[in-house]
Amino acid sequence: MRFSAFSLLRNAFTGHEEWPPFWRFPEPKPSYDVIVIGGGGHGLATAYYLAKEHGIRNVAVLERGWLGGGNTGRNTTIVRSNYLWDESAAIYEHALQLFETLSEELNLNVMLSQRGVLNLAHTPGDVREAVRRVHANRLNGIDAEWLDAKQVKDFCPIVNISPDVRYPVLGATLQRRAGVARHDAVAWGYARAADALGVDIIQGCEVTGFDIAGGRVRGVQTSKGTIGAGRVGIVAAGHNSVLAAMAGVRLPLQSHPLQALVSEPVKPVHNCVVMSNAVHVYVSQSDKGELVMGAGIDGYNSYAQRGSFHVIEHQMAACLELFPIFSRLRMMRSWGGIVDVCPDASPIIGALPVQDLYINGGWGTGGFKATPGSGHVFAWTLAKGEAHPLAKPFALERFTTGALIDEHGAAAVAH
Ligand code: FAD
Ligand code: PYC
Repeated sequence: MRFSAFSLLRNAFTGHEEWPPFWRFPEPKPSYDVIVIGGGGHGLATAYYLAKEHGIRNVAVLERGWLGGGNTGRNTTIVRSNYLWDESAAIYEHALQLFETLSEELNLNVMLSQRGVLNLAHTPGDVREAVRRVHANRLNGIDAEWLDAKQVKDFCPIVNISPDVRYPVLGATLQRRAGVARHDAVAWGYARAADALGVDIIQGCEVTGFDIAGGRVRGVQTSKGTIGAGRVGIVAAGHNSVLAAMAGVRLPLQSHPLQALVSEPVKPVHNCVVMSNAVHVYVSQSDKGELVMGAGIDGYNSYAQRGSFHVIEHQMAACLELFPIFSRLRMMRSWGGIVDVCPDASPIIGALPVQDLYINGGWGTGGFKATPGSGHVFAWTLAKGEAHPLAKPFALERFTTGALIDEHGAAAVAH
């Protein structure tokens, strides 16, 4: 092959194949302004808002498996904002409001169905806690009602309010704007919209370490090689503590299996979402007709993406106590995800003690509903290098200051 001065010059700039290998400039290392670790809904939403609201498009999302294959694709899709404390109410309500316009925003129907969520109360203690939460929600401008047992039956005719059961239904909170949304559509909607704005989304790319120099993160080591970065956000639910440990940071998170299952499909029979923290089940009906039911967390720690059968047995017993009408339904499939749970059942959002390294995790059993709000405030935090006002109370420092935000009650899933 012959090279003219012109072709050598042209090839030097274009990296064209004709350039002789010994003359070729070294391959530039890929480098991004921001790398987001984890291609679940939260990571993809973060990348989307970075590009859309902050004009930061030189962004990569690194996902070790496939998009939405973690908890985003495994949850029971319940969305609501009826949390107790002001800090939580603010961030979850921000998320719910973003959910209300998300289909238009992403030009993809995320099938938000605001059919109402009932949180049942079974004991006088439950009732006091629930009524307190209704008042707290209203003070924060969040729609919330208290229903007595008869009103629960009117709203959800198939629920059993007989006084003769183990834990009789004494009443329930109702958030009418709450409901369900389609989880895979949320992940794919954000992925498609981020991609259209220039974000690189790299699947099958596992982060295995960090390049840290002078106390500052410079990039990540991955199964596809080293990638440089100005800033890195860890958004890897269930595995956040593993990733933070690679950077020498210990997080107060524990990873647990959380399981769910669906029945065979039936005609529309269940018109809302019912959650019971006391008997440990939550039930809705999908658009395909399956009854979607989730459990409390498995008590032991695991990364195995599956749980124990006895937890499902317990969950089915709870379901039949509340809904005897389902007694002859068959289970179609069950699955588990790995959720990372903070001691106060609230997330950790913000800077880690390595410069330019940030975390958005610990959403535990309840992060699907937070997806748009979480991505929105985390993008702001990454773009500006300071915590978004809604994220500020959720900083890691709360575990040293003691300003915990205990949402075990409103999490509404047994821990
Ligand atoms: P994920 O979707 O898990 O994304 C994290 C990604 O990080 C994964 O795809 C993973 O592969 C990737 N990753 C991990 N390690 C690495 C690495 N080293 N390198 C690169 N990538 C990595 N919440 C609700 O609000 N409502 C519900 O009804 C609800 N029900 C639930 C039911 C079940 C059974 C489960 C398991 C969870 C439920 N949740 C619910 C919780 C909710 O699913 C999660 O909080 C939320 O989906 C977390 O989203 P994410 O994007 O942070 O995580
Ligand atoms: O947070 O609403 C929730 C939830 C429902 C099922 C699991 N988490």
